[in-house]
Amino acid sequence: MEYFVEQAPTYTECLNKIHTKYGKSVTILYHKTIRMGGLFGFFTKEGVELTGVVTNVGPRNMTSLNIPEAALSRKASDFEEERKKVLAVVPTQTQKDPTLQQVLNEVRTLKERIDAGTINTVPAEHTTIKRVDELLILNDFSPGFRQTIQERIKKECSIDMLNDYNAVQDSVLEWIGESIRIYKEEKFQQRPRIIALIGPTGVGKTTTIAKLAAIYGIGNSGRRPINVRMITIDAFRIGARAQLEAYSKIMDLPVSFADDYDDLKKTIALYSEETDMLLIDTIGKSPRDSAKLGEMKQILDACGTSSEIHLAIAATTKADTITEIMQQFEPFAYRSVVVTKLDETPRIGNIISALAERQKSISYITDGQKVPNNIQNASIVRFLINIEGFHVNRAKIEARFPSNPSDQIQWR
Ligand SMILES: Nc1nc2c(ncn2[C@@H]2O[C@H](COP(=O)(O)OP(=O)(O)OP(=O)(O)O)[C@@H](O)[C@H]2O)c(=O)[nH]1
Ligand SMILES: [Mg+2]
Repeated sequence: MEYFVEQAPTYTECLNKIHTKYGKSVTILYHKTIRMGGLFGFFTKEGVELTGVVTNVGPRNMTSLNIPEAALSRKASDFEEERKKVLAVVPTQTQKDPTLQQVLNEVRTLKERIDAGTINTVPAEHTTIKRVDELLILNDFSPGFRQTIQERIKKECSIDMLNDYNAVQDSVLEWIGESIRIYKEEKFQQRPRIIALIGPTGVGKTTTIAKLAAIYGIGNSGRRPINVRMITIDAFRIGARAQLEAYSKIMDLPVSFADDYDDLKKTIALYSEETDMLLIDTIGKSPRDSAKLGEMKQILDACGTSSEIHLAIAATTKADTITEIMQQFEPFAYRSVVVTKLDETPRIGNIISALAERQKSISYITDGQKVPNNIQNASIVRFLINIEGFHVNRAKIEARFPSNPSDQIQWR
């Protein structure tokens, strides 16, 4: 008598398979629902496993289940006894084999984790995930940001979607966009509005102050010019004073100099009546020099709590360094970040990652040395179109992240 164990997706298919292989004279002894196919228990489908005996073959064929010799001498018609035997053998095989039992336990644990949502069923090595990650690396996104994107792909993209690379990259671009926060100016601002720029040396603070002074003080995109005054607390450094004085002359906009807390407080008080906006330029500080940072914080306290302090960071800075800078300047309670020198790098993943990780918004971006042309309000679209290697559907991105044109500053 020959025993068989066959598997197929459905009962009928399994039976057909058995009939083709062993003929019609078979008796099914045991049937169970199983998981078929897949890798390590993943991506399996439900199927049927049938165990039975062929009733018209001789003992010579009986090898498949390793039935003891004694069984060979039994009558072929004694099906009930054979059935009990197979039923007893099949389940206990797994119980007796510790390796098999261990594998089953592991699969069970994995299945429980999948059901609980703590593990994902999409393999990390899927080519779409790899391709997206390569693009994120190319754009200097931080390992943490890349991991978040990978996890989101695994969680939100079905296998079908993963096979459609363009659909996944569209989603990833959208998620990157969602991670960018744009600074929202308060609707009702105190007068004068006080904006101060802090940041490391040479990032473009003074240039940005001059750009803002021109945009608001000379007028832009049909905006009525407002009364602007620049104040620098960088009065002693050789060249620093001359730099802002030169801008002041060219643009015909006033500038003042203050060198300590009292001086700054007095200057602000002196011009508060006649001024709509005070733009305060500060001395560039190494983020590692905490004593100097403390001194400057003490001077800037003269601006009051309703002043808007913005941290200037060059887009060319590495993600780790950006994080360090943001941390060191944290005591200033800066409201937002100005990203400068965007023209000097095609890669902006560093800045997007660092800001997303610390949940900081971006207020302005500058993209060149020209005063006042090279400054704009930060916009998500402007960042996304800068990302390398992604196919950007601009119309879709603009519809998804609309910006209010009346808020936009731009040189005429
Ligand atoms: N390419 C490029 N250069 C810029 C940009 N903004 C400023 N710069 C240049 O960067 C250099 C330093 O600019 P500053 O405005 O003096 O920088 P700062 O932060 O005031 O420097 P310190 O006062 O010394 O800390 C100058 O040569 C600027 O022309 C920008 O958006 N793009
Ligand atoms: Mg300066």
